[in-house]
Amino acid sequence: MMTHKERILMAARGEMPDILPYVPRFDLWYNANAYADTLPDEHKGRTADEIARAEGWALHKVVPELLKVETPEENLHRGLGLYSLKENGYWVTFSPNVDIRVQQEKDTKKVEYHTPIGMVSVTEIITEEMRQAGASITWFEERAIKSVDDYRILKYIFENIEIKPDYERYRKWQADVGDDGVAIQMGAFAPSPLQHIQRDLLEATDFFYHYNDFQKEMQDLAEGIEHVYQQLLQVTAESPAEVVLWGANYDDMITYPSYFEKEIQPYLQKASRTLEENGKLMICHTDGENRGLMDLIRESGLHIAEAVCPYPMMRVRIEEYYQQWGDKITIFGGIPQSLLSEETASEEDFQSYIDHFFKAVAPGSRIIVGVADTTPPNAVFDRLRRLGDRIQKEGRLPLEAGAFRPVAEAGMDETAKRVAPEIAEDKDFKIIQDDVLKGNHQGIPSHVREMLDQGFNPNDILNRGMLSTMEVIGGRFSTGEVFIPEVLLSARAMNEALKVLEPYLAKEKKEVSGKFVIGTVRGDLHDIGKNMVVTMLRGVGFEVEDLGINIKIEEFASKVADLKPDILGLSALLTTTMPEMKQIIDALTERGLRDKVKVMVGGAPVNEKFAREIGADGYAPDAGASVEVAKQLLK
Ligand code: B1M
Repeated sequence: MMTHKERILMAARGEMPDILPYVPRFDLWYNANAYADTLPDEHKGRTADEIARAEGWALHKVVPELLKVETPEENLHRGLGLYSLKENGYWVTFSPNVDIRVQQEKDTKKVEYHTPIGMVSVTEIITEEMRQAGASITWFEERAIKSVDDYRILKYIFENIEIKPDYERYRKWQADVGDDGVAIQMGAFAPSPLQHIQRDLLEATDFFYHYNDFQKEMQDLAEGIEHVYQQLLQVTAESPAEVVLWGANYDDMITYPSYFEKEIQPYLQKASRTLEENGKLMICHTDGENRGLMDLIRESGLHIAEAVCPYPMMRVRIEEYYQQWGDKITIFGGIPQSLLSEETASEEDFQSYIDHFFKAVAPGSRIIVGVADTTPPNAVFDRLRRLGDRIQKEGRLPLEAGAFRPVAEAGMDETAKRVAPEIAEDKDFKIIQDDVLKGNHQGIPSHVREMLDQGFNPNDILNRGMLSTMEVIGGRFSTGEVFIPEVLLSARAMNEALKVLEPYLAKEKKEVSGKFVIGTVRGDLHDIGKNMVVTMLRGVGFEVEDLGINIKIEEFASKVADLKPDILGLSALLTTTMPEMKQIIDALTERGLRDKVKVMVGGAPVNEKFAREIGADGYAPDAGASVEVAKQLLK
């Protein structure tokens, strides 16, 4: 009988273990239920590892729990994207040139880094709602880079960092995990210095602006970070670990293909080579939407792709993953977390997915079964258990579940079939159209002024020059022809032009004049998509009040009462926070406000059917469509 560790390592090397390794991640579920004292009776008082051992599952030791530390030093530098956890096997240390000052209040921690050339600060928070939701990370209220001046200060800070190995601490943890799992050493969350800036140092939307506007500053900082990355790679390559985590959270929107190819892939390949030379395997936490990155990730040198989250939560099906990666990358995950709760998957859905899974991954080499990304707080725990039981009964390798079934036509990417719209060139307004198209936010105000001076009608400038182009951009984004940066940069150009046009439009009649209040619902901290919706709506003339993230039901209701918007927009990215939307609509009804405002919902797990069921007036699948839907709602 093999141990869990042997099985996982064999699957990781492409060898055939006796049975499919089963390594469910359930930290979020555990934290939320332990906090609320709702763990199943038989597991009350146990740690998460004790539960896994009692159930006979392997321990999931890939992504460290960043809040569970022995000393505050270990996660003090989260704001710089650096950690000194036992899982790291190293300490991040600073030269005396960097004076670190910490202010800690109940839920808030502010860290200041004072240097001879200036200071940067970072503020993290964790709220009661986040604890209830089982959060394993804090949220940034303030990121390290706030203005262009911060780049050189951060470069100085990174150049004054030394990574000191501490393999003893790692070895102790490795011994605690023992044969019940593989203690994966955390090398770096961001796979490359540039990606470190995107992932850890800048607010998500700002990154796309800065990537366009401050290329030199960003490149200089990346060189400073490289000083740390070289050390990280060396320290992890020489460590006693078998597998190293190098990189996390790719997504074909955020790390869109051309960006991935330029800024991420070369470093992944380099890290993989170095680790291989030292007899180690490289694992990446690939939890995002990988549709547009399948070929690029395949050629990036990773040995294990962890948190692989297939259809129905994401667009790539499990059989496509196996077909496209299964000969060189071990797929760790494969069970989308939405299948584990009753709210998002019926018992039948769950069973039939598992039936399908066994067929789709036959003969079962290079598979480690796990939950992607993690078990949600409202999961039916028994489903995890039954999955484990089925693996015991049916997971002997090679799987005899039948031959591989090719991907059905219905499973093909819908986006690829849609046709991207064309810009209808309007010769009088071509200069404005080009500005919007290219995101020329510096040039467009003077071009608009020139056209106004020449006597062009402001409404025509808006409608024929700007709105028509922005709509095409939105459409191209929907069809996957352009990515987040293009949309954000075009919308920013629109916003700049609108500032010039505003006074003139006030005299004429604006085509779109609606008031929109929007926010991400309570317990949910995702805001990249919501910010895009905001930018697009502002771009086409809506007056938008953005309430931000983690917004309580009462706050939405009071804002509707006070601001009297035409439309209330709700965004949610977690299946566990989707029910908030219904509660907000109910709260509006209770306060007599429901018929005074239209409600529009959106976010990756939301769909038309859900929107109808909760009584929303509209649903938009993406930022481009949100403009269309909002306009419809105004009518
Ligand atoms: Co998280 N995360 N995350 N995450 N994260 C997802 C959403 C997840 C699908 C990853 C996975 O498991 N494969 C999963 C949710 C599973 C589920 O419940 N369905 C998940 C999880 C589990 C988590 C944590 C719980 C992880 C953990 O702690 N173990 C944690 C939760 C924190 C919390 O919210 N309480 C967490 C944390 C994070 C980060 C902080 C690391 C980061 C967020 C950074 C930020 O937003 N500032 C993050 C990210 C980046 C993601 C992924 C990788 C990307 C999300 C994104 O920004 N996409 C995501 C995987 C994925 O969805 N592909 C994932 C790009 C964006 C442009 O698309 O947001 O869909 P999207 O917005 C679109 C449309 O949906 C629409 O328009 C936008 C533009 O086209 N839209 C609207 C959005 N809102 C709309 C509103 C409208 C209309 C349209 O009208 C009002």
